[in-house]
Amino acid sequence: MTMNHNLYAALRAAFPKDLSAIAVETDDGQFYSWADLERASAMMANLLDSLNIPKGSRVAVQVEKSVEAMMLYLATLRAGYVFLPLNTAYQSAEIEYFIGNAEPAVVVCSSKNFGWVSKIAFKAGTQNVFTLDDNRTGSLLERAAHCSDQHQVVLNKADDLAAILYTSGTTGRSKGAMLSHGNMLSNAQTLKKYWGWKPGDVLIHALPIFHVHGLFVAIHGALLNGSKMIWMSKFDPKLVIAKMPEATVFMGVPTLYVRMLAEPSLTKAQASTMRLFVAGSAPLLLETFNEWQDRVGQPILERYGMSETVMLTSNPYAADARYPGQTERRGGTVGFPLPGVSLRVQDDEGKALPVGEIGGIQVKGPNVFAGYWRMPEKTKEEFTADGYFKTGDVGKIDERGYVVIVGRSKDLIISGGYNVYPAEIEGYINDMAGVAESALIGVPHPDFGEVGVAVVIAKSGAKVDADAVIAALKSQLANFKIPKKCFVVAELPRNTMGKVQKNLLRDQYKGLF
Ligand code: MLC
Ligand code: AMP
Repeated sequence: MTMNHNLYAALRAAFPKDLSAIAVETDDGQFYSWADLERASAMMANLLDSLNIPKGSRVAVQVEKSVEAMMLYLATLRAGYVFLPLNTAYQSAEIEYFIGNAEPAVVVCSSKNFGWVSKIAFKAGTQNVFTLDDNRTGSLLERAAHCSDQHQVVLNKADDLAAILYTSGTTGRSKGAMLSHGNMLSNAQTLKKYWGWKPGDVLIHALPIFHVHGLFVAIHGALLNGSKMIWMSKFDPKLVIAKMPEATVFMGVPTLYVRMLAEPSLTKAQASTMRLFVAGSAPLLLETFNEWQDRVGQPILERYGMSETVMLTSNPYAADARYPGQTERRGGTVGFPLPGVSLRVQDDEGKALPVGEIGGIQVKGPNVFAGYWRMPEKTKEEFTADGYFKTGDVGKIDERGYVVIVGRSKDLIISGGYNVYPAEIEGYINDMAGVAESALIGVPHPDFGEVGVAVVIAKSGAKVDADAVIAALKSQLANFKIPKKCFVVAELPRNTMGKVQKNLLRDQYKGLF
């Protein structure tokens, strides 16, 4: 018999025997059983099939977080199409680029955005635009309601494409990282073992579902373990803490931990049923790690990943004979390469570096993506001749084998777990009237970890108003990309080659917040 590598097939096989049990409980009082997940995803899969689109067609989705949006993801997987999640903060120019580049056969958006999104989609040749809202309404559900709730999961090979995640663009535009069924399933299976998922686990899901952390790590983790999710439409520190006694696992970006630590209700007793707190997507400050350990009585487990690779490294869950030497979670580190992941540190000349020396982090493994959508040249640039992916992160492996990330060679700001590419924002600022040049730098921020600050110089004789720069950006870009401050200055520091020295600017503005 041919083995089916379809990711949904594997998740479905892990559903509990009793399909009437609760799979998801939401913050607006809804309960979904495992049978609901199976049936609703079947109906949506049948709807997609009825559109007569080829297998491998992209289904682009920009909707508010809802269980139905997760079902649409499952439907896309089970029917053999490719899921393309989009941040709800993206505005028209951003959406126009993604739709133009990915050429989706189906676009699903919120009904409040239907006017402008459908215009972009139809112009790009997409014939099917549906709406889906976070209150269980929209044309997608209306149409799916007429479809059968029986659907045969399609047969997929491990390297068949399952999702495209748009990322980076350190120079130029965003690239679509192509992840296969095999990339995601192998990673989910590895994490299931490494993080000790067990019967009875309950996950508090409070992350957005358009990025790797909330969509893949959290959802695959729970489903592959047949675990119930306590589903929150938006992160609210008080609510997460209030729900802890009903749960065992939580995943968040560092900002979520910082915000929970500001709540007096966070105590050891309140968290006593919780067995695992996972952090990632951005550096977790040692200070936050220590404070959490003191207040909650257990260390946060920090792991490291990327859109191109899903999860790469992790601190250990507990001492385990299968992973000798991997016993303790160490703050300030991202732990060990996950089983099956090869990780090495190289210098700029491609020489492997010994323990303790800092260089570029490169990785290889079944989790590493196939390449960037329709960008073979970019893909080639990011892989070494022997098949390692260059992460763009800079770090070292310490004497005990822990990976420590010390910085990034890519010009990237990570703000509250969202990536901001300075080149993109600078491009918009440089196009504004009167602007000669600009530099966007990341500076430390107590809540978001890091935020963008714009430093702008005006053309000679022109006047540029800092507030006007911010206001103009707000009308064009996703809100998290907007610099938190803008300074108009006489000149930017440069090296002898004339290149702006961002490190000096970062130093100058590091105390701003
Ligand atoms: C919101 N704002 C931000 C921001 N989020 N500013 C900078 N960085 C952010 N991340 C700003 C908005 O622009 C707005 O400003 C104001 O804050 C209020 O917006 P909000 O939407 O109400 O904010 P809030 O709900 O508080 O959101 C904060 C947050 C959210 C931390 C909950 O950012 C979040 O969910 N982050 C998680 C991101 C994530 O899932 N990353 C995983 C990537 S996967 P104004 O001025 O308009 O009012 C990945 C791989 C891996 O990286 O390893 O996991
Ligand atoms: P993305 O492209 O959104 O998937 O972001 C991936 C990037 O997030 C990585 O290349 C890292 O720079 C960063 N990242 C993820 N996890 C961590 C972590 N635990 N510590 C530091 N940086 C991280």
